[in-house]
Amino acid sequence: MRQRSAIRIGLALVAASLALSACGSRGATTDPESDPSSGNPTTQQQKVVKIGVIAPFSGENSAFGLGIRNGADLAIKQANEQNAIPGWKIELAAEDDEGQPDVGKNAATKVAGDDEVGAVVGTFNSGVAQQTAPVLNSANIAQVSPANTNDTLTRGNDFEANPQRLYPNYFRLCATDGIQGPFGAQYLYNDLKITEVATIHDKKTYGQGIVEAFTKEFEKLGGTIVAAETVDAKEKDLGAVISKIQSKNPKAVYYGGEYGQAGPLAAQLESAGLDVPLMGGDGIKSDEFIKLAQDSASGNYGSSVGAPTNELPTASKFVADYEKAGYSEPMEAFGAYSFDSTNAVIKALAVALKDATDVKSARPKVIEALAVTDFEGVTGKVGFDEFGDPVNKVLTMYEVEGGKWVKAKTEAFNK
Ligand code: ABU
Repeated sequence: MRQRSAIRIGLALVAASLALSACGSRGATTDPESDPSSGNPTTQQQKVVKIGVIAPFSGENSAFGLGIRNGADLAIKQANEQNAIPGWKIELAAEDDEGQPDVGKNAATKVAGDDEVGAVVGTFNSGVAQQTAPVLNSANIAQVSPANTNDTLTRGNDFEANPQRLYPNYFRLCATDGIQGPFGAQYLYNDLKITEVATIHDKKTYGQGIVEAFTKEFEKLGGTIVAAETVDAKEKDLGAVISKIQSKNPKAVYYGGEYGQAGPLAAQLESAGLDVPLMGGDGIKSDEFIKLAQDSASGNYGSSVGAPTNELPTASKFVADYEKAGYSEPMEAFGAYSFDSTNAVIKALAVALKDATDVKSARPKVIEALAVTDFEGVTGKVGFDEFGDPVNKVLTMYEVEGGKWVKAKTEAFNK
């Protein structure tokens, strides 16, 4: 008996010592090529740094969120293969925000409580970012969004007259609605020669903001907003709002919101006999819009961020790698922007973790490094201005033709 106890104690001690060594460097690996120039023995202990990804992976607008997650995942896998942060293995910490601000806030709180998280990529929804950015800011965690377009996130409520950066930790790579709304207005007024438009928005941060920006520009151009309506974001029976605008005889409808509602809206506009183009911003430019609008999809318009990914020479390797990786969901409009956002984070982590012993204490340096980001990404130049907005601002207008989004016009902006 005594001998078996001694063996048990010995085994327990060995197990405890293995567990202790694993605590300091979870995922420790032996990498014979990790430091070929050092002349040292070739064993390197890899510590873990996590990149949080907060986006909608479920719910009716999850197509964008899943493309964001996959773009980040691909960047992380490639960075690990290339040993982009020597001594550190990067892990993806994905949190589903369901497109809901309160769920996003909880996700940010969870991520902020994980000492191994060095930065966050996301969110998709501007209204969710309004909740995540302050939580992450309190924990000195950088947030880089590939998709939030509401102007207030970077420049505050008085973003035109008196811009004030709200959160030093918050950055984004996409052009804002202060550009996207007018881009839509100019396309309708100047290119399509439409002068009377009805607007509808879903009362969410993004939907309301883009309609306000559209309206201001459309009226400045000389157009008339014949009706300005709102709907609850989850409403799918849109007959009441369609009746209200139909009596005003608009020649187009500009919608602020996402494809989950825009698809049914397009279908119901046509079946109500209001056979005019529907236009929206990057919230509707998804293949899911076409599926939801069914036979009514053609002839509608959506603007989106950047140039078409498939046409960008800088994105051809990314497109091939994404396909080869075998993700079950398409990259959608923000996959390439997520890939670039994640690479911006990885480069900043490489700077911040160079002489760091732990992730948490390096977080402020990640924010500092992001502020001076400067590299050529798959979507173009990647860098941020003093507000955390992108230096590269490109938008494309698309029209649905033959069951596909077809590019109508791409434009770069300096403002
Ligand atoms: N920018 C697309 C819709 C997401 C958002 O900004 O809320």
